[in-house]
Amino acid sequence: MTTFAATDTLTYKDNALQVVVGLGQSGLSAARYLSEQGYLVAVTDGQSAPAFANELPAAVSIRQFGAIDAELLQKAARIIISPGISLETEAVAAARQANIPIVSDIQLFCEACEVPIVAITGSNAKSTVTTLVGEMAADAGIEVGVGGNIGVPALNLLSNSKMELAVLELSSFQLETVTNLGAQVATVLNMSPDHLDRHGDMLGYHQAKHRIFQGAKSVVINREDALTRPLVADNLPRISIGIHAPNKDQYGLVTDTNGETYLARGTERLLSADKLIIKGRHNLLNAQAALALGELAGLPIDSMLATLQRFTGLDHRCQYVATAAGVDYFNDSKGTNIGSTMAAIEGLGAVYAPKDGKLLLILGGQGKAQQFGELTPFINQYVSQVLFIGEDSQQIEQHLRGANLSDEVVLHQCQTLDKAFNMIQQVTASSLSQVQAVLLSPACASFDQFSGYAERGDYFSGLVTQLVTKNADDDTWV
Ligand code: UMA
Ligand code: ADP
Repeated sequence: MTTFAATDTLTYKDNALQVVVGLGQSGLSAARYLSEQGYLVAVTDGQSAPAFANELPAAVSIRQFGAIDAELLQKAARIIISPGISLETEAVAAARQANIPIVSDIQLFCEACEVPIVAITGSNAKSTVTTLVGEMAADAGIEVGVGGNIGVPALNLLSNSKMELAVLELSSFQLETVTNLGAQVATVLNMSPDHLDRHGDMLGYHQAKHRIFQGAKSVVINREDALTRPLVADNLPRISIGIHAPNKDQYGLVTDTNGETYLARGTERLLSADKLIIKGRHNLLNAQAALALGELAGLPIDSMLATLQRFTGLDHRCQYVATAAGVDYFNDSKGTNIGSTMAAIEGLGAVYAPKDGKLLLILGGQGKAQQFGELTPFINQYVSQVLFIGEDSQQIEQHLRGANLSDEVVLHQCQTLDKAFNMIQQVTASSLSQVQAVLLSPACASFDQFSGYAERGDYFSGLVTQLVTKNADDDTWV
């Protein structure tokens, strides 16, 4: 039986116990926020000593750690669930059964937020587009808060009383418990399989993502991806983006007779693609998405275009690391699903193919129930060697082999990045090697071997640096 440390519950707001489930970043922000609002707050977490326990306000005296406390959840007036915790978790499912409301920190945020919200989700490009819109707003002199799945809990933004605009990156986990977000503008940037282990199938994943449109005042859609279109509220102002020439009032790409490609709005050419530092077709879509979201949020076009020309991209997203022994190394550790890995193979493959170069691809980790066979057309076209790492590597190899993988693609099971680098040296030392670039784009989560994509990407970059140093030392001895 859970014991309540607080005895004077009648002095708390509404006498309504708020139970925060999960004490990570979002749980801590929710506990602090609700406590400041005067609620009686309890926290429970599966770990016996969650890292943020010492940062909880003293007023949050009900703390049940070591397991998610089912009895505590049954006493809640409202449960605030952390995005990393599945609604199917036994104690949580029982509370749902008992009709106890379950919301995310994002629900608390949108109920309290008094400024317009730009809400961004999608399988890929969320962080890139969120950062771009944030920088566009800041460049226009607007006091902007950028948060959500990008790493700053949304509720933390409320502490800035001068905030004029909130730009939120939202995950399917955060959205599945959000109702009536009411964004000024909302978008699903793209849809490809991800997190199917949590959502069951594409339908469940799609339903969670599309909750972002509830109460939206305007929307941005991707013409190339029907799954990004809202199924309801067809009458909302909307702007579309796409890789083809745009119609009036839409964004798209136009290519002139010299082969130069421009970002365009209707018939107006806005900016040559060559002026962008971020490269690849997917980034041209991302730039359009940021422009369309910014337009519907009322940002001025001139400062948006200026921002686009300055933006160097985010770490771990197709990031050039170094060249060792004539081979270029790219860190795309944030490529954690097949959609992002397809974009990386296609984007870089198109750079090396005209020089008769092929990619060496490092793939693997936790597979999240994806069908990796969908990667084979891209691998067949641009990749000569695939190195597998991580816990689902055998399964991924089977998927590729079962999906018409070309005989010319050589596969290696390496288990770890260290072993992969031994193999890379053997492969690239061969005079027959066509490999001109090594791409870490695992299409998988990293948690089997690393604390997250950033640690995996840093580890990869560290191995590249060692290789560069080793090659330099070898050259000195020649
Ligand atoms: N926990 C349990 N039981 C479980 C799972 C977790 O008790 O079954 C506890 C853990 O012990 C831990 C806490 O829950 O103490 C962690 O909660 P959390 O996993 O929700 O993580 P937060 O620290 O709150 O971070 C979350 C997002 N994490 C996830 O969705 C997994 C962060 O996105 C987000 O930046 C942060 O809120 C602020 O909004 C990260 C992420 O990986 C970057 N997102 C996924 C992605 O981008 O693919 C969706
Ligand atoms: P998210 O926050 O949705 O994970 P990021 O901007 O962090 O998005 O990028 C994640 C991965 O997706 C990176 O590997 C990046 O290169 C790739 N990516 C970026 N934009 C796109 C896009 N429009 N389509 C597919 N993949 C993309």
